[in-house]
Amino acid sequence: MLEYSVLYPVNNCARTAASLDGMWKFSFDPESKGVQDGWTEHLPNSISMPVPASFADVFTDHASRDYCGDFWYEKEFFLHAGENDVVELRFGSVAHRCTVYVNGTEICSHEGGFLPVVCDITKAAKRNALNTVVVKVNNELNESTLPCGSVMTLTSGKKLAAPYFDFFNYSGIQRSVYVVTKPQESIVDYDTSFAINGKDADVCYSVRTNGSHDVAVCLKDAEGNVVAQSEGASGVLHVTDAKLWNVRNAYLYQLVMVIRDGDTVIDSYEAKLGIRTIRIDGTKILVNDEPVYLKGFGKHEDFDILGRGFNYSIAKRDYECMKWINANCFRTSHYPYADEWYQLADEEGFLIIDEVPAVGMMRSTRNFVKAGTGGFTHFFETDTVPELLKNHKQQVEEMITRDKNHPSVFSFSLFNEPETTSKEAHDYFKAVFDHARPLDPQKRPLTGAFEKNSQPELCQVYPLCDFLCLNRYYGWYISGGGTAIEEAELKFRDEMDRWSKKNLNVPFVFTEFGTDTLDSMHKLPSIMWSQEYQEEYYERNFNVFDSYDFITGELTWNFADFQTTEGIMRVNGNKKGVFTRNRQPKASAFLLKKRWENK
Ligand code: CKU
Repeated sequence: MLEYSVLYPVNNCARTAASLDGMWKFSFDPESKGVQDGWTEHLPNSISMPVPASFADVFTDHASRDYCGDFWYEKEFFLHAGENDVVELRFGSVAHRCTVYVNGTEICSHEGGFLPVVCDITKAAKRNALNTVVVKVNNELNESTLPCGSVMTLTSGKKLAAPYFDFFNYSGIQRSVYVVTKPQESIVDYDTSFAINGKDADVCYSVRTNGSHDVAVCLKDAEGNVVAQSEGASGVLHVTDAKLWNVRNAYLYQLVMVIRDGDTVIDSYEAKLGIRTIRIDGTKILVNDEPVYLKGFGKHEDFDILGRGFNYSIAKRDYECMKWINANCFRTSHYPYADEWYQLADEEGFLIIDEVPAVGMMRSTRNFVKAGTGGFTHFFETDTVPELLKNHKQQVEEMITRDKNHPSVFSFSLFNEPETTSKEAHDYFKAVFDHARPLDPQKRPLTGAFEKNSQPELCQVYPLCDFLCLNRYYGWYISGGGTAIEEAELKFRDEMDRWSKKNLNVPFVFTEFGTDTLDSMHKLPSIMWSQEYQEEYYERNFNVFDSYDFITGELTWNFADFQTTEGIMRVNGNKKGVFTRNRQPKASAFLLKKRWENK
């Protein structure tokens, strides 16, 4: 159980949430001398830096963009708080690890760049006065961090990130920061789960507080009318004529939780709630007992200049594009996204496969390419594993705790493309899955995405999954181009036939398939990288998908072009987007739109 509350900040009669977004002070610390030089109090020669944003792409020089090591942020804030209020700082995330100081006092440290950092600053902060928060950040990766990577040191001593994954190592304070005030006795967390009985529904709830006063909850409909209420920290809200949350047809209630002392409200927390069930039955994924076919994308938090910084306009545009193309689902490849992404998905009725940042768990510098072509990429036999496993479990716990109450989240993905063919890999992931299962009150299906090495005869990890997610590039990394694409289809069918023979009776979802495609390039007949080739590739892949009735979804790689580390395989990033990085459609977007209209 997490020691801190990751509840999204709200303003109400008991709580305040003041945004610290805006310009912060910022300094690189290549020699890691900040602590000894007193930067914990104040940064001496700082520049200004936007929050939330990645620092990389605001710069015009190589060294700053590609900076790897320690760096610092600072912000002053005036704290309005009552004498007895608890005061917290909540960072949506800080990539990849940080230590927070308030008025020079060290407050907390957090490992992992994609989940909230929450710290209690009640003692260190001055009420009704100016305060200074300083954050020491580090963006180095190794084989026991999530994601996995390494650091390359140049002759000059400069460090460079060498990620074991195919996205730019954006870092910094990339999500919103809030100063939160709340009462000492407060709501720490809550769980919900649902049972639908004919036209009615039961919302089972359980509220965790840090005190002993009574808890009362009520459920309001979208118009604000109370439709059910209950006393006690756990119980059942009976909803007559329940309006269900459905895929692309969302209905949201509001759950209001209150800690009371007689008629006095001690604490109150409210959140949107969607009533829906998720179940797997044989090869079908059922939402409210109706089968759904998943249509959509693997995505990234990625945009020009902002890097991985959360921005409402980009998120809104992405949902508009996904609605236009008739998608209903996306995977938060390869890390949990900002809270606001899930809030929007709840409203828009999108399904999310929520993924922990377990990516790059194969040994080789460009491991995803080596793996895609069948190279041996062992990983789980080294002494980095115990620490890696500890981080992995911790981040699974933080992700499930943060996201468990979103109706949009229908599954948790516990890895992307690790090595899976050894007993060590099996034992490692068995420990991760065993840790994850009891954490989800809704018992959602658990999965992970498998790359090409994870063949039916070799993979030791797929039996742990409730449904299988395959990332396959037949016609790109395998037998790509021109007339060879027909060979790719044969190879693809051969693999699917071998899966089919196993009679696993679980859903299979394609969570990656795609081709790098330049939005400027047309060619007849097609050639790899042309828009025509992307269309042909998709058509071939769809032919294969439509031949197997256990295939229950197709999430293309990727929603949009995105930035990666530079190299001979990437032309200013990965170009497998169906949309450009600027969110305009490539030719294949129209093909997908048509297919998904009736699928
Ligand atoms: C994607 C073996 C395939 C791995 N997959 C991972 C993803 O992060 C990459 O961007 C491949 C690709 O190569 O476009």
